[in-house]
Amino acid sequence: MLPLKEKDKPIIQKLLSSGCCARCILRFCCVSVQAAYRQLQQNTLKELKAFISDSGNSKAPNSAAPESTEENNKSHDAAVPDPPEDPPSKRAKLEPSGSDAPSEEDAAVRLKDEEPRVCVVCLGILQDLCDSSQAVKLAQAVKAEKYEFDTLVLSVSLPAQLCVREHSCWLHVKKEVREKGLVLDKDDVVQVKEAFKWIMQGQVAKELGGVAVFSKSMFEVGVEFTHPDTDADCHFLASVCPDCFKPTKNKQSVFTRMAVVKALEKISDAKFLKHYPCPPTQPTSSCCPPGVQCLHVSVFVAGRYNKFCRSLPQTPWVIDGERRMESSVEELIAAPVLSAFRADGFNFSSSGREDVDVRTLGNGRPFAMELLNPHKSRLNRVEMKQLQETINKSSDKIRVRDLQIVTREAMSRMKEGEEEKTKSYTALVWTQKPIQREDITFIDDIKDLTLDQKTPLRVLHRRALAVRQRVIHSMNARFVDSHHFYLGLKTQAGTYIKEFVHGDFGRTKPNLCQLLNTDTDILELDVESVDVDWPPAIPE
Ligand SMILES: *[C@@H]1O[C@H](CO)[C@@H](O)[C@H](O)[C@H]1NC(C)=O
Ligand SMILES: *[C@@H]1O[C@H](CO)[C@@H](O)[C@H](O)[C@H]1NC(C)=O
Ligand SMILES: CC(=O)N[C@H]1CO[C@H](CO)[C@@H](O)[C@@H]1O
Ligand SMILES: [Zn+2]
Repeated sequence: MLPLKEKDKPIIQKLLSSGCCARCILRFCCVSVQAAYRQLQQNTLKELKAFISDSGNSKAPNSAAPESTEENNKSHDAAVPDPPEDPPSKRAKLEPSGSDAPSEEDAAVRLKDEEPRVCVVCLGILQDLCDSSQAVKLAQAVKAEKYEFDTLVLSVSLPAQLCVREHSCWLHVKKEVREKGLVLDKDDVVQVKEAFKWIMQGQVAKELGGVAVFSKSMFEVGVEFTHPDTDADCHFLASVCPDCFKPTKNKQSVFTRMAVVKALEKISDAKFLKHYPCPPTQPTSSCCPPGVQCLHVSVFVAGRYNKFCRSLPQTPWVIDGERRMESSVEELIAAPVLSAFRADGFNFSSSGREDVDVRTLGNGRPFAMELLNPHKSRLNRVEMKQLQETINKSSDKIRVRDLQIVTREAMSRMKEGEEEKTKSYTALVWTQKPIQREDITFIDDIKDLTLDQKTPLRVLHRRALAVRQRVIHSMNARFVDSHHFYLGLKTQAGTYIKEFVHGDFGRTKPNLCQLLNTDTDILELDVESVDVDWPPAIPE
């Protein structure tokens, strides 16, 4: 039994004759019992008709009397017991009533009885587009994408004109309700989206092997309906509310659902009724079979990388549209990670970066990746280790460790306080004047040397000119030969090491040339450690 009340009768009567489907009628009667929507629509229709013809058998048709002839025919239908059961005899009855050539009206009447007409409000979405065969199709579309998930959320996108039709129907009902001295709050009308979900979610989940359906999930199945035939329904709104429809770059049409809703909020009832039929006109076809789009929220993966190559940029290096190096740290790491998580794309970030000719040794540099739309979102320890091994083996230019899944929030820890972190380097230094072992020992005693660094010439094209202060916490020198030594440095993050060594034409002060009283240059640079304690180390 449908949970209907006496006051619903005029509404049901009115909507039945307007070409609303049974489920849309339930919506406008504010029925919020989900099971009512799940029962077969033919049965609901039968119940609705029985309900209005019941008891007040004179009342319902009477109230419909001033309506169109079509409405009379429909209320007449309603009084006939079990109308849809026997179409042939029904047609036989109807045919003689037409003229020699079957008129359009006759065709409409026939159509309405043989196959239910397309609902004027939901455009078929709550009719044939949400039965069990549709659930199977939807589930198949999801299965074909091969995602791994144990919960899902269904999201429904409806054609914008559905709002216009809903509004028209609402005005239609409102008039009736007012006349009867009843109240009906528009917010209490159940939305098409909701009803669709109530009907479909459970069925789809069952088809997918019993996954749980939640109002929130990492995995979203988007169902998008379109109905090109009635797209023009929205157009009159543009003249009524030009401000509501501003062209945007990414949208194909200005008639977005949001814009239409906004326009409908602004427009007066009188104006709406002047421009748009109430109730809406009969559509000739249902919505197109929906497009299904699956989306899994991003997964974040972090780790540390070593770079052993002096000709590998961190990110793809493109100058004037032309690629300069065949690979990059980012790509070498991303390719195996993307395929392990079967993700559509990624976003790479790291705790600082090294120049193309600088190696990163020691425990490596922390990095994190956002994986977009991953089809697989979990890797166990063994799989994670395998992934790490795949990356390690894919090239001798890089290695990764501590690879792990992290949260989006945790990722920000890599960036925060970056300036305060310390980094250790080893530089191979060349001196113009010959040096002896003793000449460089004083370097070991220098502590907390503050540098003023003007933005280096080599980065001036992409950074603003400024003077930054950075601290070299400690240094040590290891003699190689009369023109070379290794300089170890422990510095504040963000120190320009190359500029400290060669002086950058005096733009970094003090610099190593001044300290040693000779021209010096840097031949090689290695990052020995990046002292960021994130991500946590993973024990082997
Ligand atoms: C990558 O990250 C940046 C910054 O967090 C963000 O603005 C951008 O939208 C992301 N890209 C993608 C494709 O998600
Ligand atoms: C990958 O290489 C890093 C750095 O050498 C090492 O720490 C890690 O254990 C390696 N992982 C695997 C699974 O090979
Ligand atoms: C729209 C429609 O079908 N109207 C019909 C309603 O019934 C009367 C009489 O039964 C017909 O004359 C109309 O054509
Ligand atoms: Zn409907």
